[in-house]
Amino acid sequence: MNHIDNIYDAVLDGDMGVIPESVQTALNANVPAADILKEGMIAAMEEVGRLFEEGEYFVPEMLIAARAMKIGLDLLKPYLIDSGVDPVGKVVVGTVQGDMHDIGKNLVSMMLEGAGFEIIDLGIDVPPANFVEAVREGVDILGLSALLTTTMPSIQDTIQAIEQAGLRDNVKVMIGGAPVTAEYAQQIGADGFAPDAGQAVTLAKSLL
Ligand code: B1M
Repeated sequence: MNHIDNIYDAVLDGDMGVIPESVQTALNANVPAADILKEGMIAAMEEVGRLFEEGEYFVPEMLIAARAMKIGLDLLKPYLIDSGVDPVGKVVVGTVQGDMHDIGKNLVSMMLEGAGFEIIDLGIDVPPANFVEAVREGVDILGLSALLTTTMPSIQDTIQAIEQAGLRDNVKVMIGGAPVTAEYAQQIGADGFAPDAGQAVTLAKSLL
């Protein structure tokens, strides 16, 4: 089995004992970090989602797969981030109210940090009022993530709360997450949508 397959299997099985060694072995063998991430970890998470939909995996399996992926991501972080870049802008990120998914949001934060942005991460299940407070303190971009169709309306609620606070002209709003689309972004008055972490960086730069 090749290095990527080992990582894919470790995430799929939620094997937290195996993941550090399999990621390190792949890095030592000069497998690019971007390939480990995309073909190993993200591909495995997509399969986890498919198995959940089919009723073969349940929430505990999703959870341990997510934990394994987080351990792997921590190891990859130094390889995905260039250090010593001057901050090009300040971004507040968070997963919207009602939503506990944070792997995509963490990945977006990591890539933005690597591109020189300063990141303030408000975490998961963030109420609109907390985003409003962060924007009030002065940031360039607000990044909202949602992974559930049922929490997508919380993105709109957050944008409306920022409008009601009279702060909408002070900040650019970018949104993303598996169910989110460019059409939805336009419909609810966000400034942009990115389908993945790489494109989130391009978008953030274009918004400044
Ligand atoms: Co959940 N879950 N989950 N889950 N989970 C999904 C999202 C689901 C699609 C699975 C499925 O049915 N196939 C489904 C949602 C269905 C829907 O709404 N249409 C689902 C469900 C139903 C649920 C629960 C309701 C299950 C239950 O309890 N019955 C529950 C909800 C809890 C809650 O949030 N209130 C739940 C719980 C969980 C766990 C906690 C167990 C765990 C999350 C752990 C964690 O995040 N710490 C979990 C997981 C792991 C998943 C799947 C399997 C994987 C998500 C993931 O991390 N993907 C997911 C299935 C899937 O997505 N295929 C699923 C990898 C990650 C790198 O991708 O997050 O898409 P992603 O991020 C990408 C892009 O979307 C984009 O860039 C990222 C990197 O490329 N992006 C942005 C994300 N945010 C962005 C922000 C931006 C720009 C781009 O700008 C700011």
